Amino acid sequence: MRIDVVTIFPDYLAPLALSLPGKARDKGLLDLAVHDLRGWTTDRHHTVDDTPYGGGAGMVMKPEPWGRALDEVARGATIVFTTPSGEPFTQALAQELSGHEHLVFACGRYEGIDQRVVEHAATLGTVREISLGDYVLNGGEVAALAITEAVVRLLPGFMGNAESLAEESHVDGLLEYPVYTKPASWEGRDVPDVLLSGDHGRIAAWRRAEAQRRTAERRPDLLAATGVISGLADLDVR
Ligand code: 6GU
Repeated sequence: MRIDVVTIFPDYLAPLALSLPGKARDKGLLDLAVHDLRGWTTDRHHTVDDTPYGGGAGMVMKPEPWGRALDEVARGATIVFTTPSGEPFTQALAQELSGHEHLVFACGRYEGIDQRVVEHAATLGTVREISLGDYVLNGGEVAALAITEAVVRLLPGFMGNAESLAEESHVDGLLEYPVYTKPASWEGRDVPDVLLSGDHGRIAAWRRAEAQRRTAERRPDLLAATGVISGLADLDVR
């Protein structure tokens, strides 16, 4: 997979060279480049924003630098605009994006990017406008980081242990069950007996029940979507 990130704060994306994405690069699964949008400005002050037509607070990112940047790096790509007005980012969307050959993240700052850039991008490749969730960040850089990390760890050959991918939160639509390790007793708190029983059938059943209990308590919206159970009332929740 190839990933290009276009931003006015390339240093913000430095963590991409480390940790999980860094591992993917070392394994040859990922080719990643971070670009400074100001490299596509032509004026002495490297201007990337201007006041909004129609008035209002804040500044809007100008179309010309974005147009030149995307013409150069985004032909044929899936172009992701990170914006709080986008579709919510989910594990399913991460799964989908992990199958794409070339992702380009266009990180907006200020009040957003001139809408004509999004229309232009759609002539170069496939556009997705994606939000991390219902809260406001100063810019799309953190979202690009988060999306990249969620996508790259799904690349075939990235995770040593495919089972840990299959069992984690959100993959089956449920939150993950609680986990324990040694010692069996710590500060007067014991690991649930069933996990020490060696009975794999009982352990699996316990984990399924705990995952459902947790999901009902914390994310009843997810349970409704799985169709397993309609909500808290159907569960024996403490
Ligand atoms: Cl993708 N960008 C910004 N600026 N704020 C956000 C977001 C993205 N997702 C949630 N809040």
